[in-house]
Amino acid sequence: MHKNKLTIAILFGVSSFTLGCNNSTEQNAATTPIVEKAPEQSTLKARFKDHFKIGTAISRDQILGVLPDDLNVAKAQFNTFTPENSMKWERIHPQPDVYDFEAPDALVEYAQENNQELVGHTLVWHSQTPDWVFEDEQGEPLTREALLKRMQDHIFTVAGRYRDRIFAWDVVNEALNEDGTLRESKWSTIIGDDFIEYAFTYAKQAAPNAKLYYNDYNLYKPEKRAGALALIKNLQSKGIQIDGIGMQAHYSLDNPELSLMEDSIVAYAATGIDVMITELDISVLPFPESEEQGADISLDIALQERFNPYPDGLPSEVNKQLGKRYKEVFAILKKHGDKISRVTFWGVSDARTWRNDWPMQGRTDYPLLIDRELKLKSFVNDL
Ligand code: 9MR
Repeated sequence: MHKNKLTIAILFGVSSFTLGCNNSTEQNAATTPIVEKAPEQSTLKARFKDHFKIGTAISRDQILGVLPDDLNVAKAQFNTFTPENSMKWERIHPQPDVYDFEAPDALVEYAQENNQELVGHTLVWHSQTPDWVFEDEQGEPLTREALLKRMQDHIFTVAGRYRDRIFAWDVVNEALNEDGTLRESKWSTIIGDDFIEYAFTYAKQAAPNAKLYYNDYNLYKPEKRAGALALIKNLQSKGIQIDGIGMQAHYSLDNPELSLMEDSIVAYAATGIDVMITELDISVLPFPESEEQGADISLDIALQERFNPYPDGLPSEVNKQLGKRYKEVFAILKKHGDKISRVTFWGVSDARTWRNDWPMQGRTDYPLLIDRELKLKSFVNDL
């Protein structure tokens, strides 16, 4: 049981604390104890401290001081950070001889000074990786050996730079198709399916003390789960270190069926590695039926008003549904707290979440636990 749940203040007969009890029987029962949540439960990291670490993605603007209020809230509420974009290949290594460490260095320093465990995101991904990575100076595709060398140089430079200062790395991101087969990408076609083995091997060499993770979306799906399990077991059978799997968890009010999420948590944990929820958010907006939910960022549908129903505020009925959904998700996560080491939200507040712009740009979504005024939503008390 959550120890914090026991930390309660019991107040007797103080009428101001009966606010919200509209039932007259309750109001008249002067001797009924009114239970108030203790202050130490008021941050997310304190609320879940007996279950798992609680994290957020941090943007370049947040870390470089453009959004100081966001950063202060993030520092107060969370105990682990993931860079939302600034360590992706196209950002940290935009050209062959150009690395941009400004935001990553600032993040690493801030995390160290403020006791935030840092998860690097991400070393090898089919997306957000410039074309030059896969080509020679003439623009011709690299050979397997040349691309492996390029991957190794990148991992050694980036993961090596923060060797003992980054707790863990999302080594490979989104290498699977929805049916569990390996995604066709420039990594897989030029190197071969074993590019994943090389990525983990290089990461281990570059940062021997870091935890090494595989990260993907829709990992609740049974077919994709089978693919992820095969990927984990393949690495394990070859003696290649993999410490954890990140289930991104970009969900909505009605997707996915949560029993599938639970089955996946149990199945991944059975391989002996950590399970993490790495990019949690729950969209309240309608999703175009013709499209696959998940996080395929190549999806970009023209904005239509009917898909943006709450531009001026979330009706309390929908907020209630969101609270209920979060409660169901967290009930499962807490039940499996022995298997789950971290739950990270993909963004600090509703004001700046990628969900406002995916799969359509310019919508107003409410997917996180912190609202646009940087306040915790009231339903957090029920999680
Ligand atoms: O939130 C990120 C958004 O700002 C970027 O434009 C996008 C492309 O780099 O990536 C988003 O983060 C993705 C993450 O890195 C991997 N899983 C899916 C996330 C949402 O698209």
